[in-house]
This record gives sequence, structure tokens and C-alpha cells, in this order.
Amino acid sequence: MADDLDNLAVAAGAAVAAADSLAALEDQRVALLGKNGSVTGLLKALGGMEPEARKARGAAVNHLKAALTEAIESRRAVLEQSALAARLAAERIDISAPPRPESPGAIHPISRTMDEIAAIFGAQGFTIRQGPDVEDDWFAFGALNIPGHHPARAMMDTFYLRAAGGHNGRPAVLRPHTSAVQIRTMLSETPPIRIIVPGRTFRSDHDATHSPMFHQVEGLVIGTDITLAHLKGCLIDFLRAYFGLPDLPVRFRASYFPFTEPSMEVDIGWNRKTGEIGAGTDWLEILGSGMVHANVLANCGIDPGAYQGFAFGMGIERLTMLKHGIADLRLFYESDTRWLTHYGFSPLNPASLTEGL
Ligand code: 2NL
Repeated sequence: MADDLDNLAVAAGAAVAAADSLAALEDQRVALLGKNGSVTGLLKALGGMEPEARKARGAAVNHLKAALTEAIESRRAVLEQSALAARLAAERIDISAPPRPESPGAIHPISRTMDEIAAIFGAQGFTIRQGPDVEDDWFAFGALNIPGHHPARAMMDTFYLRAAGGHNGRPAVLRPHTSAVQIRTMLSETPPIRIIVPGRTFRSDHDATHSPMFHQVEGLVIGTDITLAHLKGCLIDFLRAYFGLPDLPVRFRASYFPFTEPSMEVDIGWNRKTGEIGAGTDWLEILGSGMVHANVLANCGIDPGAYQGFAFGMGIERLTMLKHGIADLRLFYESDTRWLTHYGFSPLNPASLTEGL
């Protein structure tokens, strides 16, 4: 091989071996084999040579090019390997290090009670329906057989909204109970119906036992053979499951609601002095119920001659306060994290039927 090629081979080989980074190696490759590289220049020079001389010289230059290409590739492999090793060392994760503690948060007691109620009625075959907070006054009152002069309609109890043109052309209200959802369900589904409706409700009232926004669950069962006995069995089972007391005394007391006939208030046994549920000789009113009024069925397109049903309604705050000994309703809405940490429930321990057992 010509001396100039030998010298270039030695110098270029040393430079490639000395490249200490992928970038430096790439610079060398460009200097040797790039468009204006020294070896590329030698190849270009072959064009001006005599055929005989070109043959020997061309073989030697191509041999040099192949040797340098291989040297660059093997140097690249070494550099890539050590770059990877460096990265693995730098990004090493110590999986034996203890994790930073992270709060799982807590389920609000109101949400927890709704979950428990859903679990208990779910086991009785009920499904859940929900609806909007803003209703028009036919769904909130008219369909429920609540007459125009009824005190529940009074401005003092119900929030009326000044919606432009009204809601469906009728006055709009913040729903004072969830019954409108049952009305819609009766209008859009065919019996048998077996639903509960949990949700926010609103009344113009504010003190230690009343909040302008509170929560209710109502229930509705419609069929061709539904009796007061079904109502009683359903609610006795619910109350005993909710309070976790298989022998909880339950009393049905005649009452009046415009949307049920007959109507019954439901009481549970407790000790007024100690507040203990299921003990003592006193009675505590806990929910309202009754057989759905024939006018309500008819308003919803259900033939009262062929179908009967029962309905009930209860306040979630009250049920929660009684079960957990919470004295003031306003605590539910203050978002005090110390209170929520104390009274909240673990999200890893979901509500189930076996709650109090
Ligand atoms: C209470 C009493 C009650 C109902 C709610 C109802 C709904 C329809 C038809 C008939 Cl669509 N009734 N709901 C019935 C009886 C009582 O609630 O004290 N709630 C806190």
C-alpha cells in the first residue's frame, strides 16, 4: 500500500480509537467518510488516473474505507454500551426504599350513608334513579297531589328561581324533595317499578337541624299486588340492617301526606336520655311512608284500578347523625379536614350489607 494511505490509516485509526463520545466519533466519521472527508477525497481523485494505476490505487483506497468504516462501527458500539451503562447507573431506582406516605382521603359520612342505603335496598332488588336539582312546579308539587295552597309550596319553604320564561313554561324551583324523579320514572317506565332516588334537596331553612341544602332518599315500588305488608317488611328490614340491630323495635304510626293514602310515619325504639338506638322505651321518628295516592298514579298515566304501590322518604343527614352521634348538622358542610378525618370512612372499605354485623 502507498505510504500516504498507510499514514492516513494509522492516524485515522488512532483518532477513531481516541473518540471519547458519540459526538466526537461522528465528527471523525464526517472528517474521513463524509461528503468532504479525506477518504472520500481519495476516491474522487481516482477519476483522473490512468486505468492501470487506478485499479491498484482504487483497491487500496476501498480497503482503507472498509477498514475505517468497521473501526468506526465497533468504536460506536463500545461508546453506546458505556453510555447505556452510565444511564442505568444514574437512573437506578432503589425499590427497597420505603414509599412516601400518601393520604387515601376519606369518604364523607353523607356519601357513606347513601352507599349503605344503596347496598341494603340493592339487596332487596331496588335500582337507583337520579334527576336534576332544578324542577318545574308540576313535577315538584302538582303531580304529587299537593294542592296550590299547600304550605310546602309557600315561598318561605321552597326556593323559586327567576328563570327567564320559567322552566318548561312553569315556575322553576330547587327541588324540595326527590319525588319528581319518581314521577318521571312512572311516566317513562312500565311497572313493576322498584327504585330508590338519593340526592340533594333544598329548602329555605337554616339552623342546627336544618340546612338550605340537604340530602334525601326516597323509594317507590309499583306493581299489581303490592300491599301495606310489603311496605312494612321492606322498611323494617331496611332499618334493622342500617342500624345493625336485628331486633330494633319499629313502629308504624298513622299520619298524613298528600301523595300517599294511607300514610304512616315510622318510629324506631331508643333511649331519649342516652341517645342509644334500639334501647329504652322511647320512640324516635325516622322516616315517612305510605301507599301511593290514586291521584298520583293517575297523574303519571298508571291505572289505579290495576296497580298499587308504596313510597317512602327519609333524610340522610338525620340517619347519619343518629348512627354516628353527630350533634350539629352544620358540621357536614364545613369541609373541616380534621372533622372529615375523624368522621370519614376508608375508601378501601366499601359499604356492604354486613355493615353493622
Ligand atoms: C318524609 C316523607 C315521603 C313519599 C315521601 C312519594 C313519592 C311519590 C309518590 C308518593 Cl312519587 N310518595 N314519596 C311518600 C311518603 C313519605 O317522605 O318524611 N321524608 C323526609
